[in-house]
Amino acid sequence: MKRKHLEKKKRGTVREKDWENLHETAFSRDLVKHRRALGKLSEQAVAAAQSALPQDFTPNATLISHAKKWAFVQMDETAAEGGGDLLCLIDERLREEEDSLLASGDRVYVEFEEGDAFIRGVGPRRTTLGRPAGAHDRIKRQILAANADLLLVVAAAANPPFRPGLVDRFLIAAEVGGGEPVLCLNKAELAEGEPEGLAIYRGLGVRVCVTSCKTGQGIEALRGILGGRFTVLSGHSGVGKSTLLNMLDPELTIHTQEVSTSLRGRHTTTLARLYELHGGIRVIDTPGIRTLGLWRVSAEEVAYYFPEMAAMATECHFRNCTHIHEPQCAVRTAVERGEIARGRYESYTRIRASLESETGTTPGRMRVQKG
Ligand SMILES: Nc1nc2c(ncn2[C@@H]2O[C@H](COP(=O)(O)OP(=O)(O)OP(=O)(O)O)[C@@H](O)[C@H]2O)c(=O)[nH]1
Ligand SMILES: [Mg+2]
Ligand SMILES: [Zn+2]
Repeated sequence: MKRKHLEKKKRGTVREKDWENLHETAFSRDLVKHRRALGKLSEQAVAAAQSALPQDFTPNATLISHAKKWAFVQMDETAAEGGGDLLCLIDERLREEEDSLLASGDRVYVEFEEGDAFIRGVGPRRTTLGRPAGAHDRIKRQILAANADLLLVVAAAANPPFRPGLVDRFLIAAEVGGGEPVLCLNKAELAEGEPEGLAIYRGLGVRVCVTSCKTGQGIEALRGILGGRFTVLSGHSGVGKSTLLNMLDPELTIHTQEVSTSLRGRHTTTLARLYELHGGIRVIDTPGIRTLGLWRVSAEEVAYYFPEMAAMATECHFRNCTHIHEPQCAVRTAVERGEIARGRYESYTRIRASLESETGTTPGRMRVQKG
């Protein structure tokens, strides 16, 4: 990609309508070049060259979306190549360690060389939405998104049915990775009244937003919550994450679709991507997930992440009470009395059991499928 092309591309906005087609052509051209360059380098040469990577850099761009070898970034307004989005190659000397090398929302350092743009550094992450990587991955933790201040957990009132288990896991993930969790219950018009779970989350101090993309309910409230903030949307597939973003900005045309039974497990959104909407709303749309494995949380620690239980646990007869089978357990007594929501307690026992049986990887982590 020569400078000429770069300048042309710079004029595009993040919201470029034909982005999907645009990156296909730009990418294939780049990939051929990249492969050629890689072929010439031995592993040793790569290792030697690694020390030549800039050690001291100030990030000058934000990562919009990426694949293995390439990434779309938004250059900072103040950067030399100021503003606009840009297709970059990821410098192959950058190696991933424990965590994913790159995630949407990352602050990156882009360098230009002979008209090509390269990502040569990744800034520290303020917050992360992460989970244990699959057993066969080289990395240990998969970062779904980086640097977001808000973690919008989207669930549906129906179709798919509201399952608080994932919400409970998100609350823990937010505690571990930073960022304020907010719960959005979408497709409100499909159910009569709210699921009783919502009151529990409000009681825990979690902000809750009830929306419908069919009736427009709650969309303005959601706009108010997201305005001026940087948010990552996550949740089960088909709950309406992408549809909500399309509702918030009529100029967006993110592909959405009903999850049909024959295609169970297919995601409509297949790649996390950052969008900038009117009203200072910055959001990362992510592919739906089936479950959220917990990173660096042991079975013994789970109760700590359920504040209503942690508060009671000091009253248990045994100091190391698991709140599952011990006599004189204050937590179970509180559940019997209705002082702790039974649903939350059940979630606690399920999460605990899954952590005890897990090998530290996300169970049944779905591979992103093409198409
Ligand atoms: N009835 C109803 N349907 C909705 C609502 N919001 C979204 N949908 C529909 O739900 C389906 C799935 O929406 P998407 O936006 O693709 O869901 P998603 O969460 O982005 O799914 P993935 O990208 O697979 O993670 C689409 O057919 C939408 O039209 C709503 O408020 N009410
Ligand atoms: Mg989607
Ligand atoms: Zn107990």
